[in-house]
Amino acid sequence: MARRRAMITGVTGQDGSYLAEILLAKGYEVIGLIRRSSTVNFERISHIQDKITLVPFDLLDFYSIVHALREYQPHEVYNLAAQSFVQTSFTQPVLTGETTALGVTRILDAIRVVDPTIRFYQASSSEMFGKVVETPQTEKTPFYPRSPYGVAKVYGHWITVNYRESYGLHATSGILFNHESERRGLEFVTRKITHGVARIKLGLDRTLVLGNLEARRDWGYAPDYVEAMWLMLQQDEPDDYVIATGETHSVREFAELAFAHVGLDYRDYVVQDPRFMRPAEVDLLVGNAAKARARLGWAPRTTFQELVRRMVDADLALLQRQLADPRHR
Ligand code: NAP
Ligand code: F7E
Repeated sequence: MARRRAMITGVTGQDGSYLAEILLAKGYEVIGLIRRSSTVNFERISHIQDKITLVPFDLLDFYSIVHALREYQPHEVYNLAAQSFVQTSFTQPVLTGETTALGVTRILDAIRVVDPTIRFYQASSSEMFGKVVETPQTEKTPFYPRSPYGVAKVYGHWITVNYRESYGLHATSGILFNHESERRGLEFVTRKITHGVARIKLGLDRTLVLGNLEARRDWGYAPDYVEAMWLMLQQDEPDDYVIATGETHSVREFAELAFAHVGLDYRDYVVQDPRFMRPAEVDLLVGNAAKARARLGWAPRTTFQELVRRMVDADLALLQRQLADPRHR
């Protein structure tokens, strides 16, 4: 049988790098779409770079998507690219709308024109639930986004449903709750904490400056979550699925556990600064992934405690390697 081809937008990001790994392991030919930058940004994919085909494109450029689809003829497209940082969406709301919202339409319309049999995955988000109207949140919970990012993701979700219903595309929306890893960007709170803890433990910093410590999130482990994306595209029918652990923890609890893992008390180091507070906050998220469990056979494998410990240990190891490397001195 011919090798299946998968195209991943956002392959240089956290999820894109893990998804590329699992698709390669499943025997796929992987085409990673990347945007041009003046310096190469392949940190997360350098270990698999020679196994995937990297193709330039931009979510803002419709023809670059059409060209990639025509040239590489994928069977599956995973749209993971986005302006994904909620805080930035308040200061760059228009760019966030262009990429995170309209970028989805550009890909869907390119698929409709080039090859409507391509299966499509949209990276939707628990941020769409925002100021939650019920707990826990399911596929049926109404949306109430609280940031330009959340609003853009609601658009991306509904345009995916619309292309499914209008043109019969196999277009699926995965509503993923927060998922983290040692590859998480340094600006997101979990990695900011674990990297900060490692710096403090190694004597490189004395404080960690954070915003709202009471926000609660349903945090899972990214490698567990990318498996769910693939499972969704293997179903006969496209649909919407919530992917979550079903547990919720506060930023304060995350910090407490991360510091405790290296024998420190977070209260001695964490400082709060309004600079990291948001104009409108999402106070509480907790998902119910019963549908994914029943239909996809998916379940999270990593506990909250394992996630925190793994991330702290990885940051300690990373900083120790950097300290030993003269290029980082
Ligand atoms: P990430 O690490 O921030 O990666 C985002 C990716 O999008 C990067 O590869 C980035 O490229 C690319 N990108 C940004 N703007 C682009 C543009 N204009 N054209 C082409 N590519 C562009 O995000 P992630 O955590 O892996 O998340 C993956 C997707 O899932 C995102 O859509 C995110 O919104 C969504 N999501 C994430 C979570 C989560 O908890 N992680 C939960 C729900 C949904 P560069 O490397 O060049 O910047
Ligand atoms: O914030 C609070 C902050 O930036 C989590 C993205 O992947 O998940 C992510 O969005 C919470 C918020 O992630 C700091 O106010 C406190 O309540 O790590 P975050 P997020 O906004 O939940 C969703 C599902 C996505 O889809 C997004 O793409 O932590 N918080 N102090 C802080 N947050 C940050 N970043 N920095 C702080 O210092």
